[in-house]
Amino acid sequence: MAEDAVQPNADARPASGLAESPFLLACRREPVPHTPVWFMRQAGRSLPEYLRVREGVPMLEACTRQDMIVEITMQPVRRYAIDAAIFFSDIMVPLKAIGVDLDIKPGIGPVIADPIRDASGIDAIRELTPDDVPYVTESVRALLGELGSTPLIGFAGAPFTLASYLIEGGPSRNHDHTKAMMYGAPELWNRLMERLTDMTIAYLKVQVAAGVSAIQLFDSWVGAVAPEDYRDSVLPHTSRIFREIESLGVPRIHFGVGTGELLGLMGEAGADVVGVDWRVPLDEAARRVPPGKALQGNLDPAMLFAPWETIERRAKDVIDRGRTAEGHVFNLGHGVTPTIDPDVLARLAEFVHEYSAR
Ligand code: 1CP
Repeated sequence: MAEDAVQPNADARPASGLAESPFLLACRREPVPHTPVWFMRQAGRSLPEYLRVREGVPMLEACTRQDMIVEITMQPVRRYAIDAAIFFSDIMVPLKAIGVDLDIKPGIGPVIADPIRDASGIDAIRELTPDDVPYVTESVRALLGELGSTPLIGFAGAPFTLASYLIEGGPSRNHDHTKAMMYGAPELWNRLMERLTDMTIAYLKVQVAAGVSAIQLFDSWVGAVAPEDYRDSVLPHTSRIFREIESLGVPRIHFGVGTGELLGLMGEAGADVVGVDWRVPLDEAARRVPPGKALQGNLDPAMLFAPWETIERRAKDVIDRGRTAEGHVFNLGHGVTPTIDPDVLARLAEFVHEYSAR
């Protein structure tokens, strides 16, 4: 399956150029010609060309249409001197694909029709097969030809963050219902987490079989959990994901927001690269993760609203501190926000290359 899936594009892709891309070298903690850079949420509402193609097309529909996925994934690659593309999709797409009744509402985010609070809801989470997401396989293959030696990052939501949307029914500040299940009904919690873990492993395997060069697991909201609870209730599941995809041979990135106190444990979970938000300087993050990890991050996205001189000074600081890590992929500390000026991002990507090549 894996070989068959990758073959059709093998000729279109200069495999050696790809393997030597600065992004993949940095993920593998090998020497780089310059610090590689990409931006979480680099596609999306900050780009006028995105708003144009998305006009009248609901988010979840866009995520199932190859023409849209390919075009939107390529938009930031055309604009910015970035070292990787990220597949245009959303963390909720695999859940929708296995039949969970959900929508992504403009200005809100994911909304679940019947939030999961008991065993019957959990049983609806079934394992995913490649046939559930043909548009993912086809779009990844189409993108490989367009991207040439630029790596494509596949991604999935981590079980905790997916569980939070499913249990709360939508975005949440405190994750009260989620924690109520985690603390109060551990058997139910573990069953849900196990099912989400199985689904996520299957979904990441589909993307790697189709040809993505790296994967990122987004545990965006896991920073809400204390370290002891992370160790007991989250880590076993996340570790299983990284363990079960290790043999696929692509770098694995693990990212969450507000995870300063969890960085060591997130490193233990088994990713090759640990994503760091803007709250912990990278040299400190390098001390918190176990040896053998590269880091990704971590300029505050809000910094992009400051005057250029400030941005430049802070970007230099991120790069300098990043040099203390075994490998460094420059990124923001979280996603690009919708009102950020794309020209500032363009200038930042060039600056990262220029300054780090010295
Ligand atoms: O109509 C629209 O344009 C909807 C806005 C939007 C977009 C552009 C959503 C709804 N998702 C996306 C795309 C998306 N989602 C990407 C794009 C890839 C790229 O960088 O180019 C990615 C990686 C995601 C993943 C995602 N979705 C995460 C993890 C990343 C993160 O930012 O932490 C999360 C938490 C979601 C849920 C989600 N989907 C959409 C929104 C607005 C949200 C967040 C809602 C909340 O605050 O809880």
